[in-house]
Amino acid sequence: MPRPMPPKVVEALETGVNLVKLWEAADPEAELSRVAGDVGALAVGGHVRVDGPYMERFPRLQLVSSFGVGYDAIDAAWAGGRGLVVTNTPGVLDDEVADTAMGLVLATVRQFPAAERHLRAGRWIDGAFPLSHTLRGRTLGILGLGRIGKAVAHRAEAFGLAIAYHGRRPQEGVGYRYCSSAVALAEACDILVVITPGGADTRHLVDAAVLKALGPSGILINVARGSVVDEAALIAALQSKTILGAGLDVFSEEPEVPQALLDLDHVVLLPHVGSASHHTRDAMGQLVVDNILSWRDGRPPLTPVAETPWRGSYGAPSGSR
Ligand code: NAP
Ligand code: 8YV
Repeated sequence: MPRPMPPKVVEALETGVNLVKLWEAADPEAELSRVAGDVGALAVGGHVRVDGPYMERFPRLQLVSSFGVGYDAIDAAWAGGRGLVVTNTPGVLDDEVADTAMGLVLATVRQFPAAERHLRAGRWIDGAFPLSHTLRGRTLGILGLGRIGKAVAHRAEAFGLAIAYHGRRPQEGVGYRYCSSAVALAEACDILVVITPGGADTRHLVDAAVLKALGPSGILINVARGSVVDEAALIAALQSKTILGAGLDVFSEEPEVPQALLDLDHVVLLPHVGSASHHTRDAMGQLVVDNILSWRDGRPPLTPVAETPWRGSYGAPSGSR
């Protein structure tokens, strides 16, 4: 374990396997060199960069068990090419992240944080908070109708919103309106919720053209990854009122947030808390542990990612990479 993880994960792994807590070493780099030859599995937080050169330092590595469903920080294609298995935590966080997305939708459209700031600053005495925009009669666009996107859609239906979506292809058995591009989706909706994976394939999928198509009454909600939205284009679109507002849980250079965003009143900003409840983080941690215990016992991984499908073994024999 290169960096600290939730205490329950640490405790379970201390019991179940020979755990190296690298961050506790006086000289983590020296400790890494000392233990690397014995390491068969890595337990990592969702934002710890695990690239090919890093994995190559562990000649016996078979498994990377990551805490989070998004694994854009891991070079899973490199791992798959060498027979390694990468696991993530899909499914157990869908409802929490979808709740966060809808919370951001409401907070941004109805301007609840700004209304609260009005009250706390003692300004209510001087006058009512201005009327807000509404969800009534609106269309919600979902960019990435996967597990979490569908949980967002389910909630949005209950709010009476019409729903449209874009992905690389239309999905069978899905009744929502399909749009063939991100621009077409932005044109078709009032509120655009971004919930695709991060990484090279989706980098800046939401660019200046998409924001222009969203238009002056449009709202952008990003709960995916900061990399999916061109942040400079977003700031420009907010400043020029090309779009109305934004609700963001993720940023390009976390935990740095551009001052230009902090300076704007018509944005709602969260510090990447989409899945951050005790309940859901415990469930994610349990999956990280269960994947490692499966590996320890020679059983198949529970949740391998697409780039490293289970092929009956945990990869090439030691030394052959
Ligand atoms: P998922 O089930 O794999 O869904 C991803 C969706 O994105 C799929 O419907 C896919 O549809 C679409 N997609 C993929 N590449 C695309 C592309 N190039 N263009 C358009 N659509 C694309 O994943 P999930 O479990 O819902 O999680 C989605 C992401 O949410 C994670 O990868 C993570 O980055 C983010 N996340 C954020 C938080 C947070 O705390 N804010 C928490 C959890 C997850 P097609 O295959 O049809 O294109
Ligand atoms: C967590 C996430 O912030 O699952 C993801 O993809 O972004 C979040 O649930 C993260 O993984 C925690 O390390």
